[in-house]
Amino acid sequence: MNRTLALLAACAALSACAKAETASGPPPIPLLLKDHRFTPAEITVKANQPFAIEVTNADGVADEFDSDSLKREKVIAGGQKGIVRVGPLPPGRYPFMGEYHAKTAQGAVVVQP
Ligand SMILES: [Cu+2]
Repeated sequence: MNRTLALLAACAALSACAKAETASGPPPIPLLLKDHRFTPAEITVKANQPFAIEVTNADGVADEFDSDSLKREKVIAGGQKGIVRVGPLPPGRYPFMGEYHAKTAQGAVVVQP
């Protein structure tokens, strides 16, 4: 392989990597729903950066990740996972709940400046 070809191959590999990273973004923040409670109950993120929450519903029944302030709703069946993409957001506190078990399933995203 001559020099130009080697350079082209390297560029192609690099741009493929860059694209994959853009598509997936930073790794999702894990959030566990178990016994109708969220762990952690508070998720802290930086302002003005999009992020994703991976909700694992370890309960045997469905619940709905629901947040008026985040403008997100996602039903997650029992024993299943769901990704909720959020942001970028200004600093503040954004409560969420498991709407089907809202008495106990309460949490918040805290966005720090
Ligand atoms: Cu709802």
